[in-house]
Amino acid sequence: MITDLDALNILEERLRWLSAWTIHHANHIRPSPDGLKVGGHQASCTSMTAIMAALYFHALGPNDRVAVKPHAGPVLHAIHYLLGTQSREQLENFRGFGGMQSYPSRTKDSIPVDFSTGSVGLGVAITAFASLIQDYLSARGWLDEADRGRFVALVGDAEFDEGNVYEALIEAYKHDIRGLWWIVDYNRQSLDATSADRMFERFDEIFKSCGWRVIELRWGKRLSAVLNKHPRLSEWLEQLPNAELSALHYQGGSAWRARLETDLGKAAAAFLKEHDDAALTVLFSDLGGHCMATLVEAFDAARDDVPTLFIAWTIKGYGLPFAGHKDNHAGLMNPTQMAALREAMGVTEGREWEPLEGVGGNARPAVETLIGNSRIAREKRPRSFGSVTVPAIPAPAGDEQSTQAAFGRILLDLSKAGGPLADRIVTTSPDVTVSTNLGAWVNQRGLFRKSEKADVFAKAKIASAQKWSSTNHGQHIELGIAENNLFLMLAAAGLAGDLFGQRLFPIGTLYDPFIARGLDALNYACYQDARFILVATPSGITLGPEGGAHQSINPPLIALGQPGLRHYEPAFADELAAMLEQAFRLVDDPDGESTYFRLSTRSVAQVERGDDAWREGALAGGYWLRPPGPNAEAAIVAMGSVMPEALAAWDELRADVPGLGLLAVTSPDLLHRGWTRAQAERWGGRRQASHVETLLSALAPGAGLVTIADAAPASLSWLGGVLGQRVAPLGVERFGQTGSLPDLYAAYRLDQEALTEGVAELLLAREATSA
Ligand SMILES: Cc1ncc(C[n+]2csc(CCOP(=O)(O)OP(=O)(O)O)c2C)c(N)n1
Ligand SMILES: [Mg+2]
Repeated sequence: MITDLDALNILEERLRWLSAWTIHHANHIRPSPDGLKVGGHQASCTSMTAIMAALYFHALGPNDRVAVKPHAGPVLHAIHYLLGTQSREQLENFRGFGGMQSYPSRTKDSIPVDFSTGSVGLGVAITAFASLIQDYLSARGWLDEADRGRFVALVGDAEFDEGNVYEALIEAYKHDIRGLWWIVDYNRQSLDATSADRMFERFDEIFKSCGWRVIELRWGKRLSAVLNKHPRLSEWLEQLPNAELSALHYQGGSAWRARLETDLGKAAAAFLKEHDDAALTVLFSDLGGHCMATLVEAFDAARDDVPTLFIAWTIKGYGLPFAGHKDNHAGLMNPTQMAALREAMGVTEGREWEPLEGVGGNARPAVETLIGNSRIAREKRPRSFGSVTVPAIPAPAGDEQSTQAAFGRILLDLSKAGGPLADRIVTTSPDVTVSTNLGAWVNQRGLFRKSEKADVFAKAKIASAQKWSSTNHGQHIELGIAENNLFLMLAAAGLAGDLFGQRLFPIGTLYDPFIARGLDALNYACYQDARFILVATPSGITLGPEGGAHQSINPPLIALGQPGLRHYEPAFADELAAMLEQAFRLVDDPDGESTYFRLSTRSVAQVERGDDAWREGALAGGYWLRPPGPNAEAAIVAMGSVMPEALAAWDELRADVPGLGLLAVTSPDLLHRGWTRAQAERWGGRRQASHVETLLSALAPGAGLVTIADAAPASLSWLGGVLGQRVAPLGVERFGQTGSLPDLYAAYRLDQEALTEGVAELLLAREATSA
């Protein structure tokens, strides 16, 4: 009689075999056209095969979402292979072009992947924010109770060195986030070494103090039974340092025996007599994370919504020849070792890819039933796009305004007007809600809290501009000052359409320089194609007296190199309104992307528009604010907050420089993308000039450009390469300091005088070359 536990054990063996074989095949069998190592992590996989078998074939339901430890990717694919939802071709093409990815990828893998992983720590933390978003949707009545699920992170123990895990833990506690299982594959090894013993004792305390239930799965059933009988042995094993435990696992039975004889002498004699070396190897490998009964029992006992940390003791490389070896992280079995494993697992040569190879006639029906009964989602969830109508967004009125103020105003107007878009916006900010101008929106729409919280100040009738009520219908999620959490929140909210079939329009605000603080999490959000709007303000040295540490210099360069994120840097409120409208559309469009707005606190005189012709260009990355005359010899090219200087210089110079143009750049990112795309298309035989080529070809051949931005000058200086025009680049290259704008602009050469000098220099150089 085959029990479910037996069948799960058989499935564990299948996962162990298939993950190891997939990696082996890619490294030793598939021809390598370039001689590069393919790689893969057989040890990290087998460390988790029992945990994952217990989860996917027993514990998980169809709505549960899992972030799988990156290096256990092949196990996830093997699970889908057994379920029939992954193809042999994909496994054979592991790490090949178009094949299954090295690490689970939402967008690139053919199987359903709930969260991409790869940068350790981020996959752990995003589960907390996804759970919060699930609560948010439930509170608004957009998610049925039956569609709710648990959020599971399968965590490598070394991932707990990443600080972002604790930032998320703190935020999760503040928001009372529940429905989480974080399951630690506690193999006590990282990439380089065995992990520090001292720290381990602390993890339970850290989690418990944040309201988590901590369940340690240390020994398996068989080993526990023996240890109960032999208290001295138990004591001895408990205090064995990580490195020694790993080394003994690697060395096996005879080493265990020798060590026990030395350490315990007579006290171990009876026990050792009962076990030969082979039995010792097997017995001491019976750790909690490899014992199916222990795992199943633990998962079954934690079905409420209390956030739970499982610390499952495992052996890295379990069942493989390098089990426990400290250097086994990227270790690959050689063909001889692989053949031995194949034999040991009852796999016939030539039948390595057979899903249930070696599973005997007796066991097979039980295993097949268990596979058939797995309740996990087998297909990729459809992505949800185009469900919300984005209305036209009018520019806020006002002759003088800053882009930051205009942003606050637009959100306020949207809120007052109401409608589906306004209802689907969710804003969030790491403690800079007020200073990024979201305050009025929050006054209107309130804070999101799972349980209502009275505004003590309002109740006491203490005057305040922020009247923020907290309800489970609020639309602003407050975060502590941890920018990583902001980006993980944007990633989770930006995946609401994919994870829950409910579109949200997440808007996150922060100060521009602090993007760098959360950069990997931002990249992580974009990598998963989460859709959101990032509003960074204030920016540049234009924030003036606020000074050096808050000034940003390189974010436009970051944006230039960040796929999946469009940079817009408007100078005027009407541009911002058009761009926000566009950004909302891009959130809800299958071919869209996320948008980064770099805004400023500088109030500037708005330009008068004769018509709407500027709009299309502004959305495409730039337009002629002052069109050049025929055969113009020079142009000023300006972006964002320094537009008043550019306009003043243009006014001053236009009499002396006939046809001088002023190009307003709204997105170096889009201009650059269009340029390279047009080039690629030309190689493909299609001839179409890009927007930037069209713009710049309005000038005389060889005309000069003076570029200016409150940012690294390289943000715009590349424009000279498009048509081979000479460039005088102005921008900020040194850390800034406090000061008034006139002082700072003069010191950093962002003023009218610098522009005038730049134009003069270019014209002189042009005369010299043509003479
Ligand atoms: C942010 C980041 N830094 C470094 C790495 C390289 N790296 C990959 S795995 C790993 C160690 C992982 O150890 P652990 O989490 O314990 O996993 P396991 O032992 O199960 O392989 C490191 C340093 C990475 N993937 N991400
Ligand atoms: Mg580890």
